[in-house]
Amino acid sequence: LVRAETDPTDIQDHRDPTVIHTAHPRCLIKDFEKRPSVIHLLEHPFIKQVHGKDMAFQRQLAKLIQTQQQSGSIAKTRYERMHTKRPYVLNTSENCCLDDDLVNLEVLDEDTIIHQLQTRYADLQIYTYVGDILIALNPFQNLSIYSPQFSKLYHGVKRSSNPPHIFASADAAYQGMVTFCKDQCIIISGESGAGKTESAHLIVQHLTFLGKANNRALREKILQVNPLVEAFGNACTVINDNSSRFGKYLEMMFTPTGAVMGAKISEYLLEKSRVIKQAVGEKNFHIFYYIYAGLHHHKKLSEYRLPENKPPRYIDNETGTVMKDIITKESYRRQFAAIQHCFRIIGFSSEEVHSVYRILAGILNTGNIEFTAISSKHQTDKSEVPNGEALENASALLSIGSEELQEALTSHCVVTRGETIIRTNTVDKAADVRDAMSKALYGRLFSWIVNRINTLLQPDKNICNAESGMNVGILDIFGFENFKRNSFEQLCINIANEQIQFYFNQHIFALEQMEYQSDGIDAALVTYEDNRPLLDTFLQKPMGLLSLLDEESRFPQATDQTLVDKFEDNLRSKYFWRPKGVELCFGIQHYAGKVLYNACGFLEKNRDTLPADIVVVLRTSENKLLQQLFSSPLTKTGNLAQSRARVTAASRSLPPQLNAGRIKVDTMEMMRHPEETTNMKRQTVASYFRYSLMDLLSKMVVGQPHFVRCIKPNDDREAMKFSRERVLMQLRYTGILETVSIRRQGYSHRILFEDFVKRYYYLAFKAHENPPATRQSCTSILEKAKLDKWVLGRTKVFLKYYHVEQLNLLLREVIGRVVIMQAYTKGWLG
Ligand code: AD9
Ligand code: MG
Repeated sequence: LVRAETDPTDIQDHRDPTVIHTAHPRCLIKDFEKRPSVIHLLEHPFIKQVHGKDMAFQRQLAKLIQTQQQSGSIAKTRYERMHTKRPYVLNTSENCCLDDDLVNLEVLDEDTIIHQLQTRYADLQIYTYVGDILIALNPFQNLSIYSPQFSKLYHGVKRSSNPPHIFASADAAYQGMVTFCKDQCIIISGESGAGKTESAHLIVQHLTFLGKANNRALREKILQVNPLVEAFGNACTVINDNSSRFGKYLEMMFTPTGAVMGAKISEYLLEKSRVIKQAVGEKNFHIFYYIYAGLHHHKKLSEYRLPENKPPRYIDNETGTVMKDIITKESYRRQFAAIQHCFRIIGFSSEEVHSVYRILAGILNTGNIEFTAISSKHQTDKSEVPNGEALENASALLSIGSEELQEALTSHCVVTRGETIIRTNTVDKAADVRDAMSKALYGRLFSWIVNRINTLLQPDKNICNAESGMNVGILDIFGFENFKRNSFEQLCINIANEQIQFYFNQHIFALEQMEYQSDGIDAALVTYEDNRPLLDTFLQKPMGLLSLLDEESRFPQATDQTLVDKFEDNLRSKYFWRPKGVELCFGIQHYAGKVLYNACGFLEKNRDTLPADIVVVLRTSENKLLQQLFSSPLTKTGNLAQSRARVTAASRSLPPQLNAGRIKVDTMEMMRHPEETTNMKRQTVASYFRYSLMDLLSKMVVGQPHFVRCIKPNDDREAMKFSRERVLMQLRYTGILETVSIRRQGYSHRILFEDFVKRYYYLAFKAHENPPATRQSCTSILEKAKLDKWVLGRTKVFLKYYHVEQLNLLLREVIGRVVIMQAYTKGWLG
């Protein structure tokens, strides 16, 4: 289907070039009545654009389609056609759809964009491009577009050859890595429940397909990583049944020839507080339910001392959970089997897995330990454990002495002037210590699993040394959250999302504009919502929200009330406000909307103290794994020194805007781990959080980014339901509208003349010619490749996102020919 030369509103049927359809509605209808086989032309975006608002035309069209469907002359929908008769094999110009990319829209307003997405969604076309960015609408149903056939389809072909797809983004990253020998990173963003984690799985699936190594075992292992860590790090929330409660950056490593050789995972900010308490309607981490159902199935509950009559307190969330519901739930049991499988495939020993289960069961039993007050003549603030059973069980599972554990829970040592004094704990204090211990156990167990996976999946040094390899990183964090009641966890999650949005803005808008200007290219400046001031409100020192929180956390007398007062007195920001008449509350105007936070428990959560007495007891454990978890120093993500060096190097190479105010080398002090700083200032969650963000960014900025923007079409998790308001809101706050226009005007690839000529000279010159790195050489190549709309700056070639793809394909063809010719001349081909 092409537009006729003569009149742009006329179209020519490419199968029968003598037929010109005038775009007049009546003529069109008449034309197609005669020729039902070309009915799909009516669904062509061009026609839709021209006549989309002509209601009479639309009605006639609908009627026509209906009658033809009834008579069986056409399939029901475009989707059906693609999935039954012509399953997505779309390699002809007829299939190259203009509406696959919002950049092609003639009119660029909110209405048109949303209409476009809605129509596509109704057709189950959940993916749409905005230039090189992929928009993914959550289908809330299983689609048959992720099979191995689809993987084959999205393998090193021109992007426009196929409809938009998450596999195409993975392929682009892979091709980018192989072609330019540069690390890549895929950044998946979107609010909670928008489909980030699912997208991340699909990307890993496709990358393992593309990076086909002979080593099948390794591929199998890599595929098990996500399910395993998600069993420990995901949970059911009121928004999403499988909500990520940690941030995850998975790096897949490849050899220089593009064969997958290993993987590494970094975890960020696990929401540990979920172990001890969950909000109404929410659950603990999946793994607790899986082991309950699985161990019950294997008749091993008693071996792990898990009570069978009543759910342990940590998983018995107000709603009155019934034990039977947990242990007999088929899906939990299946998941348990799946987790066992993951552990085995990845290479955990059965001893290790056994230790993991024992620690998990130990945590559940710890939660059941209760305290009562005992008052004597001298003391009124003493507590003891009345129910010996839970204490006994917990100690047995953790392989520590029960008396020692009771001691550590109900009292603590204070050293003053060289003298050690033992002070007793009140009932409340003892309960706090118990919960702190459970959180620490779970948090460290999680980090250990991640570290262990990294050890088991590190590249085999015999195949390739790590330095010469390249990687594709996939970022899947917890999405923006706004509940009825939002606490410290939501604040951290939302700040992290704020930072990702900032990175996106910097990359898409600011860096792009700066580069045009410095190379003397004229590009109309696109305005966008800059969230930097808000990030400063959080991260600035010493007057940012996190610094104020840390400062207040150091005062023993401080309360959550004094904290909120401090915020109000010191935060000079239009993004912060204090609602009247609501105790302990403060509001933040985030990029994605207004959120009201309740500061209750902020100080305690930020201090996250684990008494030394507990650490001492746990270190005496006979369980080797447990000993290891509490032996110092425990490195969070790999080698601390290495990580430090990388952060320093990366922050030096950062573009100045990213570096400004946020990723500063002075934040290095926060890398100290609590164990290393026993006598120094304690590390708070806020300061660790700040470090984590910096560490994450430092990883992201070294690679070439690819963005996937997940969008949630409705809040009811229903298939085929498209809420215009909700989608519009997400399009607005993620800056998609602005992105569309910058992508249309913009040049997403900017290559130095030198690099460009070195890479593509084959297209226009002979092998021995050695052309100079000048504008002239570049022009010759670009003209030879028959590209248009490129621009030459002072030092760089500015290309649109689709140019590079075309150049690479041409290059591959030319090189292929050269290789064959050489083979002939050398007589290899006879
Ligand atoms: V959160 O920030 O971690 O709370 P995510 O990760 O953005 O969130 P997730 O990927 O977990 O959301 O998706 C939520 C649910 O949407 C999934 O459990 C699936 O039921 C559903 N979903 C998302 N993407 C797809 C898809 N491509 N195909 C089918 C999907 N279902
Ligand atoms: Mg997720």
